[in-house]
Amino acid sequence: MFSKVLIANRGEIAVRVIRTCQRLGIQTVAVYSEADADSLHVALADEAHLIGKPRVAESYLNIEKIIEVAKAAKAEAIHPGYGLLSENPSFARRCEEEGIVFIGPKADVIAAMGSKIEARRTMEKAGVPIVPGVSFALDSADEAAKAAASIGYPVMLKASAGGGGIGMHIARDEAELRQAFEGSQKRAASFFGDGTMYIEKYIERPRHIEIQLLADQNGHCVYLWERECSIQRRHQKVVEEAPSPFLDEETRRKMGEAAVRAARYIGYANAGTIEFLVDEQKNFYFLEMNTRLQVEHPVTEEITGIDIVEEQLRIAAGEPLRYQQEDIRRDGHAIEVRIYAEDPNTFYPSPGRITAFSAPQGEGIRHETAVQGGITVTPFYDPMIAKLIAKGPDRQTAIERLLEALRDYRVEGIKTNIPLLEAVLSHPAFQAGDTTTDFLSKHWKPIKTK
Ligand code: MV4
Repeated sequence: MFSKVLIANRGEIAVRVIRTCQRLGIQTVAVYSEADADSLHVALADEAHLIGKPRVAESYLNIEKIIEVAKAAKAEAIHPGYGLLSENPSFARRCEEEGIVFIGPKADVIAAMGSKIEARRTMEKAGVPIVPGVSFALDSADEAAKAAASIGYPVMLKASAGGGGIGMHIARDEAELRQAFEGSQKRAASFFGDGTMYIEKYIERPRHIEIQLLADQNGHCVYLWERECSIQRRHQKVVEEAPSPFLDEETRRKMGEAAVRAARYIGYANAGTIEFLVDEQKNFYFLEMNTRLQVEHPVTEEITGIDIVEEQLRIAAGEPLRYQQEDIRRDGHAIEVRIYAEDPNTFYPSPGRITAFSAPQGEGIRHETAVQGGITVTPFYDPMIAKLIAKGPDRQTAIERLLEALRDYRVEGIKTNIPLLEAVLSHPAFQAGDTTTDFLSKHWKPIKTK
């Protein structure tokens, strides 16, 4: 195992990674921007290094600066957390070149999954179901129209360099497709520096269900069941849970086995996630692979009892996985909500100074945050200030515990989405497990807050 690890991140996830390192007796090195000098991750780490200005481009995304600090501090490995540099193949490659272990898969594996067309082709070869569609670049509206005619409308136009919803467009007929094509291509080109487009059959009212994987460097891979993440707004997840209220045991097993095939086929080593779209008939289709630790990993930890960060560290250090598939248990139900510093009606970020903050406690409650009273939420970073997770023996108990914790949650000085979270959890459709990707647009009516 490593004796010293640098955490190339901030906020709750930096704190989360530091805590597991501490438990395993690993020394920790934090990096921070000028805006984060008083942050919890800086206080908790064994050492902390200032790497630049508040804007991420001048600090947390500065690859050479972070490598320089890792070398000076003699860190053997870098944990990238999520977001920031976690799926940046150039960063993984620079670590490899400098003899620093990047706690994630190989750079070429990250790059392969970053191209959505290449990912589709790879998954097809691996025997993983993909959405009906094309797995090659469409160079013109004519080509797109020809492909759509064979797939059948409605179709979804997507950017190969996209993901997370950017550059997507639904077309219900040929006129709509032709109208959207060039604009989408130009937007993708300016946003990603790559205007490569492809199309898929549009799946109506899908669910987003993802499989958590652990794969070691010897090609041994297990799945840690699924997470249901359908409740999203503008491709930001809001509520996540495990298990999914929608899946039956057979579909669950088939999805898990397909995800394991995917990871083995690409020589994956790390924790990872295969995202699937699941339609109303429970057909599932590969959507994307996330080659990092995810925000919502705690719900899986809660039902399996496995510390996913610990497993990432062990895998990166070359240890074999300590589990066979039969060893992976599933116990109870866990739900996570993301607490954002934002206005619940306009969804605009609400930065400012937090004047009072107290975390709820109670049976089955887990709270992940870097916030302490007196800190300022700045506009430089993601507005997610905390994650609240409730576990119970069953879904109803988890919902009740989470609602109670949300009622006790106290944040003053800024606005948060807590009223929205309370409304979702107490909604009959949520309680019935009717969690599709259009949940919020269907059920959320902005409410009056002061
Ligand atoms: C789709 C789809 C329907 N059909 N693809 C959104 C994010 C990006 N990763 C893929 N997304 C979608 N792709 C086909 N062929 C619907 C979505 C989608 C969605 C997916 C998961 C969770 C929330 C969503 C919200 C809107 C659209």
